[in-house]
Amino acid sequence: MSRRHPGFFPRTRFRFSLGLRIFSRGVHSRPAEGCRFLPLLGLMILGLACERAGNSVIDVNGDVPLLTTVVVSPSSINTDSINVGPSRQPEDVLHLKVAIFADASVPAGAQQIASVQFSVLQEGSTTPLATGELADDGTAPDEAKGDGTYSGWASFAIKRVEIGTYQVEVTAQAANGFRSSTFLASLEIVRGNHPPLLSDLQAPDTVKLANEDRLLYLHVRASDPDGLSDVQRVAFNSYRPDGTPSNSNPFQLYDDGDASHGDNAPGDGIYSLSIVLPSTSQTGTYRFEFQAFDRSNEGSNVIVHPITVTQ
Ligand SMILES: [Ca+2]
Ligand SMILES: [Ca+2]
Repeated sequence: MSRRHPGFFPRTRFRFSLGLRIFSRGVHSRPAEGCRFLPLLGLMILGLACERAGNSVIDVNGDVPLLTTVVVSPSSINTDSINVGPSRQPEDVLHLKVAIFADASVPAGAQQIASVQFSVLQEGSTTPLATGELADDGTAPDEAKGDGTYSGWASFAIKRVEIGTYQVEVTAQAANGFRSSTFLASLEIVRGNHPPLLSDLQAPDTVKLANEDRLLYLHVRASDPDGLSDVQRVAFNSYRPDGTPSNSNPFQLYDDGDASHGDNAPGDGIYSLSIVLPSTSQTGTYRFEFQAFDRSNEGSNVIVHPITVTQ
């Protein structure tokens, strides 16, 4: 099937073993029509025959629909790849959409498939997040009309933090009312943020005041495996020679191409700041600590840089 959906993520297939399919029948399938009103004794005697009529694997009449493959695409979603604001919060509500493809048929072909239905459930929950019907009508995401692959979109909303394995349940119903076993496919929802990285600091090691204000240019490169746009801010804290923090901490650096910030080009990942060191500054060795944060508020490595100030 992969050749038919080149635009999606790689998909995984899930198949029941014979044993699981028979086991699941009792939970998800109903007995064949006509068996429901039999007296108890009759049920005990004829139970096997009724079960056969309601099970797709051991059915010999060929009138029970069979689901052979269910595919969810994508089969995994990283909620940290979705942004709804400047920073990613655990409580952000995300609107997700996946495609479902199910191969359904009636083995003997005497009956038609009447409907193929799906539900999306959070693990441990019995309340579906989404329900709907799949169609074999050639309308997206279904690729070919009448080929036995039933397709549709499932749309639902979760909070960013609600990661885990979600279940997609699919059942097919034939025109005679017989229903297939429930086919389960998994949808993995994860948080997969990567922290940003700071490198290539450009800053002076020593500054000689000589009773004049001095302008310092600071540049540092920030990157993020999730993309440069994932870097939310780059800043430094400075500490005086006696160890006390500067009153203006933290100082933000800019990648805006603004000359007043000392930044040469916007959006190139090099964050800059120009600062004035007053002529009356305390002499000695200052400590500068640089760090970047991404949209998940995850911090990068810290670059510590000493600057020695003399008169
Ligand atoms: Ca990141
Ligand atoms: Ca820049």
